[in-house]
Amino acid sequence: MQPKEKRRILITSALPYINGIKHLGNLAGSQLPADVYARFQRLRGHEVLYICATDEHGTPAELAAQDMGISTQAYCDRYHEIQKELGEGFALSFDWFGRSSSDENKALTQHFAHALEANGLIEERTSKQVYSVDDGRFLPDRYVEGTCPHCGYEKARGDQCDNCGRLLDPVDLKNPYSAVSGGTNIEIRDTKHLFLLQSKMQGEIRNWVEASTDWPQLARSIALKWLDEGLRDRAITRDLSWGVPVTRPDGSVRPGFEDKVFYVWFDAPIEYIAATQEWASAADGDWESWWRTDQGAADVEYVQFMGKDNVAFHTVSFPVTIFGSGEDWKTVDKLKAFNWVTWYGGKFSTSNKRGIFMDAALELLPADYWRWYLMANAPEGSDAGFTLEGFQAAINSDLANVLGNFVNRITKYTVSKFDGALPAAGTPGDDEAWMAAELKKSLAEISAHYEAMEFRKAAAETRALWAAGNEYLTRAEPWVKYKSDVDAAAIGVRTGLNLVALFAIVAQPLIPNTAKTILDTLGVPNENRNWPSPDDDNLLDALPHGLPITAPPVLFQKIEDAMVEEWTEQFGGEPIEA
Ligand code: B3M
Ligand code: ZN
Repeated sequence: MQPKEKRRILITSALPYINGIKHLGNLAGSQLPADVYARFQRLRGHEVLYICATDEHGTPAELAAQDMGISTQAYCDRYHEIQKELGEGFALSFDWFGRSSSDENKALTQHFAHALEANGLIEERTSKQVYSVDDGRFLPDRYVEGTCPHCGYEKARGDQCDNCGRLLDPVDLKNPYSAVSGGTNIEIRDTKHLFLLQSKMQGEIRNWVEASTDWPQLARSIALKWLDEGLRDRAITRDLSWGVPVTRPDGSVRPGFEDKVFYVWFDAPIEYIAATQEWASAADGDWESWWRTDQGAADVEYVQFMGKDNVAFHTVSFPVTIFGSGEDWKTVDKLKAFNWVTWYGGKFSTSNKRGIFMDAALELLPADYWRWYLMANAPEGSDAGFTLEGFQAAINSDLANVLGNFVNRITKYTVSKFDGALPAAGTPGDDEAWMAAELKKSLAEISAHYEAMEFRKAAAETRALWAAGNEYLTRAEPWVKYKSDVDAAAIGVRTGLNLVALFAIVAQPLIPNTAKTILDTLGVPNENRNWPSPDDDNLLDALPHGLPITAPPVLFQKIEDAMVEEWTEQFGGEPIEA
């Protein structure tokens, strides 16, 4: 089961837009599962590089900065720090959390554009674009809103309809108005842009997607649906000042593109590579060995995590950039996509004060509580509703009762009846054999679920293992045996204490902080915290006999009904739509 060889695993999670604070649903659909997967693979002894960054270009950043009356640069500096700190607060173990506005990304984005143009895949075209007479400028993407031509939704953004999810061209919006000024004095005028000739790459991309049999189903079906609709050539420049400048290969600004920059979706995925370069300069790493297949990256496994709305960009647009360059770049091997986490079946919304966002969550409870619930209810097969009632039930039952009580019960008992030392006496019998078999089975299953990136199942099986531990104590009854046969009680206590360590080791990907508290309390050295092998027959007697035992502090606080009531009030815990 345990692969012998050391794998090299590159992990990226979709880059959160710089604007604003992400909600728990955003977290659950990209950064958190990527972190859980990264932690699991590190525990298995593999070499992992987990890269993320803020996605800083594009209109949302400009608009948000404008609202706050500060420069876009200052806005991005501020929100990059905020998002980085929130990531740390949620124990996201990035090897690097970069910025798409870095010099590395500017240079690499320009490099790709030059390579694509040299290969005949970029063309300058004159196209029709929305011009706002009131604002005196062309309106890109989100600067223009209007009615969706497909579904009639009245607040569709220029680039995408939030209602039906279709990608849009701003000139197709009905009743367009400026998102900057609200002005409806809109004209369609000619302007020049660079177009990426995606249609020329249709065959190559389809072959690649069809050969990518390792992708989980959701990602594969979305990619194929896009290919079935046919790849359209797309403008990859915009009329903005904030972004990557459009240059010629000699570095000078491309004539006619002085007031334009690359489209955010062109440079954002390139930041996966550029952020690895940022990491390499800071940590003296070798970025090419992760990304250049001619420089050692051929044996890298590259895994991406993202929400379903990002799949098309990662399975079609970004691969066009990569393949079209004609260079030897690493492409994604496994792409894990997620559905939405809803807030009581509706949308999280800052403006309507609905739902819990990352900053508020950490003020209420420690990160592990959220991590556990979000992964145990990961939006994998379908959308998953976040409810405070569901959250309360999961924490109180899984964490406080099943895991927390087990740990407390057995450690406290050791302190009171065995002088706070792991007992050496007693020989394993039927109950221990039953537990050993459960453990073997569970470990293999949890690993398989993580390998398949099935987070819901991995959490469920982790909980099942904890529950088996409780069942074991019910069978072994050390407290009853103690009265007549202390040695018979000792084997139960010793097995129980080893289970405490194992439960914490196995919980590390999901609830790393609590797992660390437990393992620190037991004095388990770092080198013994790796993922246990189901083939190891000594797992239930691994801790040194005589090891001093103290009870850890209370691991989980129960969530009271009064707290749920208060939070319902505060975060709008009720469906808005019938
Ligand atoms: N920033 C969209 C999002 O946060 C976008 C992802 C970029 S991944 C290269 O959903
Ligand atoms: Zn629509």
